[in-house]
Amino acid sequence: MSRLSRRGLIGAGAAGMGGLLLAGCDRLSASPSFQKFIGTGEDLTFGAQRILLAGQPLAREYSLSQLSPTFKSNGTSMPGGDAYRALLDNAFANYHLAVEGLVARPARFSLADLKAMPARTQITRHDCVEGWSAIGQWTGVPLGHLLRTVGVAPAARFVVLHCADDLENSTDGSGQYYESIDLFDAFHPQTILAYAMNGKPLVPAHGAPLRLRVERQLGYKQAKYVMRLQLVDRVERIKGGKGGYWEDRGYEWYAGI
Ligand SMILES: Nc1nc2c(c(=O)[nH]1)N[C@H]1C(S)=C(S)[C@@H](COP(=O)(O)O)O[C@H]1N2
Ligand SMILES: [Mo]
Repeated sequence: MSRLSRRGLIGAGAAGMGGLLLAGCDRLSASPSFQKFIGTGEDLTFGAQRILLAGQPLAREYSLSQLSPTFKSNGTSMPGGDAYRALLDNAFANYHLAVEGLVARPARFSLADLKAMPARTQITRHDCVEGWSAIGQWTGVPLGHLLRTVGVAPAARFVVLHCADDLENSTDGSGQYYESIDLFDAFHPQTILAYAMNGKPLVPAHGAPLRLRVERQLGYKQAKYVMRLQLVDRVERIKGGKGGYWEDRGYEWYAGI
């Protein structure tokens, strides 16, 4: 491949990333290593990887001294129903996270299994559309690690997170909270399934035993009480078809901050 056609490919790739990612791309093009790469025509894989990473900027992280003294609980603060009650009464010893759908090896993980995996701790700001924010510290297993463990099938594009709470006490599951993210966000280094908050085990008000943190998106994407992950190629066939409880009721699917 000539240097010129490599450049063309890289340019097309960067343009295709869209306006949202421009800040990251600008930073990238200013870096000496990127300029050197453009100048000397290193191999395309390196360039393509750098461009993909440029589209995955990290959300800001804070220090312990910046933790909010209070962190509001929003939406469900205690899921109803006997099943959740029974899990809670037993300190979630019988809890399992099911991972299924478009994966090579469907699996169930206990809380102990998840805690034995590599962990990440991060202090981030949670922004709710209702107009409040709070800074909290979250510890959990990177979702990317879990997905590599089960093996994502080539056709998979989204991770759907099914939760234990039903906001409408529906009998058919239509009021059950759920969310979905794409694989870019799923493999983002700050996307974790958190089991601890501010250094303590997660309490029911904040999503015990397991809740999603997807730090570049708004509060309603941060699914609490996660029971099951389903890998899918499209979200149209799930519940209301818009990829989440609030999305089915008019909110945006991509809730970027
Ligand atoms: N399962 C579930 N997840 C949920 C919600 C909910 O009602 N049920 N509310 C969402 C909204 S709107 C926000 S702002 C955050 C609130 O998280 P917190 O209670 O830990 O502050 O959880 C999100 N995840
Ligand atoms: Mo929210």
